[in-house]
Amino acid sequence: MTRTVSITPFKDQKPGTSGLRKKVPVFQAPGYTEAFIQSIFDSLEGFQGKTLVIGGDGRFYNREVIQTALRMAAANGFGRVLVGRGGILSTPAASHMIRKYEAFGGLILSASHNPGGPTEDFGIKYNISNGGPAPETITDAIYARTQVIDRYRIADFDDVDLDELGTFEGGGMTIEVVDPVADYAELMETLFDFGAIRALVSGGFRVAFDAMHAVTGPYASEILVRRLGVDPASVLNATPLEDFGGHHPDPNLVHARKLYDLMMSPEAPDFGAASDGDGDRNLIIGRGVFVTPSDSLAMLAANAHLAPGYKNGLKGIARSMPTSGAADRVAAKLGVEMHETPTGWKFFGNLLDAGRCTICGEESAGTGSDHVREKDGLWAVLLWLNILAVRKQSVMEIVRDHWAEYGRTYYSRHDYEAIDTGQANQLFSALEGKLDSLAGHQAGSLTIAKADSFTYHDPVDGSVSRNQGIRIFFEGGSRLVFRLSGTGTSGATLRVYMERHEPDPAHHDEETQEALAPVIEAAEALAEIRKWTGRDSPTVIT
Ligand code: VG1
Ligand code: CO
Repeated sequence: MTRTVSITPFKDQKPGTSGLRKKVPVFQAPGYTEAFIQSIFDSLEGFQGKTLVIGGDGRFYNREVIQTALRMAAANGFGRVLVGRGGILSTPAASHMIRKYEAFGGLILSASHNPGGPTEDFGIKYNISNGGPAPETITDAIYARTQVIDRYRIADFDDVDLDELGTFEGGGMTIEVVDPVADYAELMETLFDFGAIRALVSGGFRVAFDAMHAVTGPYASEILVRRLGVDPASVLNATPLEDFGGHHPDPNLVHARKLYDLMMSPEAPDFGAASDGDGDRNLIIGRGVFVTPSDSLAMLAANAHLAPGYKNGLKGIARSMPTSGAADRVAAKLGVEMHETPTGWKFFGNLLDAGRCTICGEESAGTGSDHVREKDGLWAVLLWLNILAVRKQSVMEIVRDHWAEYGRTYYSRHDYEAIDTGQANQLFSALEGKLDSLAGHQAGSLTIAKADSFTYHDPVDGSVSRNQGIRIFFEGGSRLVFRLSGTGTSGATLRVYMERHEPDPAHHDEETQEALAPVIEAAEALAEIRKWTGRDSPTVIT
């Protein structure tokens, strides 16, 4: 039986950088989750009888929302839903599943790297038939719909047993509970030389992978341990937990500190990596060397041809605007297109679909390629391992060689989390107000060459996205970027991105924060962060 339930709109359902993210109690308010899911369905056309993929990162409330989504998909006329066993699908695996089974789209339930639990974060994101996050035209339509929605449709049937593989019927719709790992693992085998990686590992090369009690545990166990021979004891925190063990499943130098300390110690394995809540981010650390995500993108792009899936080279490279220019130098050398997009994976979809780029990346530990339409944590780990297996050098040697050839781009991001939204807006207005008059002026010891607010013109569909971050370019090539986060759930988060390119290998051994000191000083001089936020120092430095 299908019911139509009357509701009044919730005014705060605006999708951010990556779907709608709120605290769990917000999603638990009667009708809240249903209103958002119905608004998604109401914004789509032509899905009657088609397939929908549903999966999540396993966090608290995942199972409940999946049951609701199944009942609503049936009531709205989907013909079939593919759902990962246990309600689990990593974000890249969900993207692959949508593509492989030619689904109409997918619902990905995740708040990614944000903490989980009864009072922590939850999220819902819609992906389109190319496997990628819905573009802004669709997320804008969804938001508009949330403002006026007055009913949702739901079918009545018992909870589906998500822990048993098999095919069920519910509300006239077919529900298939599928293995969340198998298809993804098979895809990875088509891209990388598993034999070469296995030989590397059996030859004594040691790998440590931290799954952070998040979704990549089962993927790492199948791929790294079972198929590649990595010691199971080296896969840390491999069991997904609803609260990620009380930690932030964010693979950065703060939340993956233990792995970092291990990799810097005398007992360090050869290669350390971690992924985030939903498996789309990666952290790469060699023995004694942290590879910044911006550098990792550049190094993967420069070496991708060593892996079978990329042996014919790259069509182009894309990076988000705040990501460093290291990859641009690789694109220039390779003679391929380079694209600069706003933050968030949804902007890469058109470029990938149009064959304008093969590899994409973000400074926030996201790298991926045209094999799916999401960033992909384990993919980046496997590409690194494939490169290491072919080059037979250490991570440190590969990094050093890269810097010697292209120069080193010192890079850091300073986050000021959970600041007052009003103060954050004031800081931005003040900065925007003076953008046009900054050129030629000093900020600390640096001279400003150019300042603007980033606007993206999508070369494929011609759409324009404004106000995507403030950019300050300095004479000598350093750059500073200011943005407000679109994934946080409390107050505002100010992100300040700093970079400086250093061509001279004699200066490639500086400590990052020291190397960037003039840019950090300029950030305070320009934005008066202390004055506006009352904070003396960032919450997180990556
Ligand atoms: C952050 C990152 C961005 C990333 C987004 C989603 O967004 O900066 O690069 O695409 O998270 O990643 P924001 O708006 O908070 O800066 V994930 O792994 O949270 O899906
Ligand atoms: Co993520």
